[in-house]
Amino acid sequence: MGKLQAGLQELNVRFTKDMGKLQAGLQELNVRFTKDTGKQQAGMEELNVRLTEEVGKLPARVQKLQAPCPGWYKMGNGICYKAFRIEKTFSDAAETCRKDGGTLVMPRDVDTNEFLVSLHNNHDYERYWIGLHDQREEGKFEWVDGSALGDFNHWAPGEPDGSGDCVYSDTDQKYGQWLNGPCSSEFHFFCQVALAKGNP
Ligand SMILES: [Ca+2]
Repeated sequence: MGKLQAGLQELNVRFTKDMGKLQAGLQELNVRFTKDTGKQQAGMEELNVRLTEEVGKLPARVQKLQAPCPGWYKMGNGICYKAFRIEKTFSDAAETCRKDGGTLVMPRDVDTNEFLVSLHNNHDYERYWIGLHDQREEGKFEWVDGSALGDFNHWAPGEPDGSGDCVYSDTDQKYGQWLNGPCSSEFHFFCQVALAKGNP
């Protein structure tokens, strides 16, 4: 019985030592785990900050995709158009469009012409220069980019009557019909600008 008791006591001592080592090991693991968790939390917080920043930029990006035209220009048929409410002579109006990177409008089809009419949103009697004229040769109308008038036109009845070399659109009473008049007259005007490269 004496030997057995001595053996049991030794086992007990070893077991206690081993338990001590095990506890120390567990404690170390716990310390490491806490550190790692701290790092992970810091990482998550950084990620969250970055995500919040990116999400904050989204509305501006979406707006740019939806409205790729310069300020106040509206897109129709892949081109940007704007109705200017100030009144200028034909050449001053053309210069204003050039400064915006474009030209006076060249409505070469009925859809574009109707879109222009829709751009002016009150119902007063108004006249808008378009980019059409016969300044080089009387009766031979051409667009401001030098191209010929082509098949589509929207002359008002009796026009062009030779009363001037520049063409304006009557946006109200005659639903966008064209008339010629003196280039020195001061009317509103429409500009067009091509979409910036890189935009969809
Ligand atoms: Ca003329």
